Amino acid sequence: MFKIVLTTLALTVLTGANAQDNDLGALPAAILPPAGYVPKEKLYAVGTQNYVCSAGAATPWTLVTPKATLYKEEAHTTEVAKHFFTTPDATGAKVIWEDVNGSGSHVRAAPNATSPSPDGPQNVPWVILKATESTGELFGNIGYVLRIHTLGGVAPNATECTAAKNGTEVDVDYTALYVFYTNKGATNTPETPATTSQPVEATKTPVPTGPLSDATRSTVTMAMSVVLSAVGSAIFWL
Ligand SMILES: *[C@@H]1O[C@H](CO)[C@@H](O)[C@H](O)[C@H]1NC(C)=O
Ligand SMILES: *[C@@H]1O[C@H](CO)[C@@H](O)[C@H](O)[C@H]1NC(C)=O
Ligand SMILES: *[C@@H]1O[C@H](CO)[C@@H](O)[C@H](O)[C@H]1NC(C)=O
Ligand SMILES: CC(=O)N[C@H]1CO[C@H](CO)[C@@H](O)[C@@H]1O
Repeated sequence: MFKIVLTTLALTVLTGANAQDNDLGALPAAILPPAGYVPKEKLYAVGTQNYVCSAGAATPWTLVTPKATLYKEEAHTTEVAKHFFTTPDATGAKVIWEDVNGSGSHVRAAPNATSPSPDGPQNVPWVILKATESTGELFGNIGYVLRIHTLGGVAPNATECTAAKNGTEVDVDYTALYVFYTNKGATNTPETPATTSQPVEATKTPVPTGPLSDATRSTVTMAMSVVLSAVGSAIFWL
């Protein structure tokens, strides 16, 4: 609990800083988004990585899809999105995160680089994915997605993909933190008050009508709730 409080405070203070300086812990260099990208959303996933056995193949277990639900909170209380594979687009990108509220807001991306989980090989690697499509309010303006802090999800042992199991699917439980990065347009300029820096980013959206004001309002609300929750947590715990 105390860790969560510190985490929230750190997020509030350092939202404007670069990827290495936020509350996500040490991020391996291999999966850092380019300079200028900052987290817009952090969502906690629970689900499975689903593999199918191809007996005799060089890689006997093929990942066919993840099936995960993403929540606002680490305690997995408020469901906000689903994560899965879809039909690849022209570039081959097929990884999707989609708002569950019917708005259709989603990000589509393809893996760009991976780094082994620092918590051991029983956990799927940490990954940076590059977005090819990003629409709507929750998932609009996303350039990169990170999968970090993974637990589980690794394919079964190759020896378990026997001829008898050819074609069978095994769904392996996992949890992860997904971080959705948006381009702030500035490189490494510290902008301490999240409440004033966030709307500036929203005004750069190339859609100057209704959705813009909605997006701006939501961004302000989000930034304010982060600050309020940090203040609330601090008062509660100090
Ligand atoms: C597994 O199934 C695939 C097609 O479904 C087939 O091509 C392959 O030969 C099978 N492998 C074994 C070991 O039976
Ligand atoms: C979906 O959620 C967004 C906020 O993330 C909200 O602005 C939008 O109106 C919602 N859409 C629907 C169809 O509920
Ligand atoms: C796979 O299973 C075999 C036999 O059970 C075992 O010897 C081997 O160490 C296992 N490999 C991994 C990577 O767990
Ligand atoms: C973070 C990032 O975009 N990394 C790499 C993604 O893939 C391209 C092309 O393969 C690389 O040039 C980037 O450095």
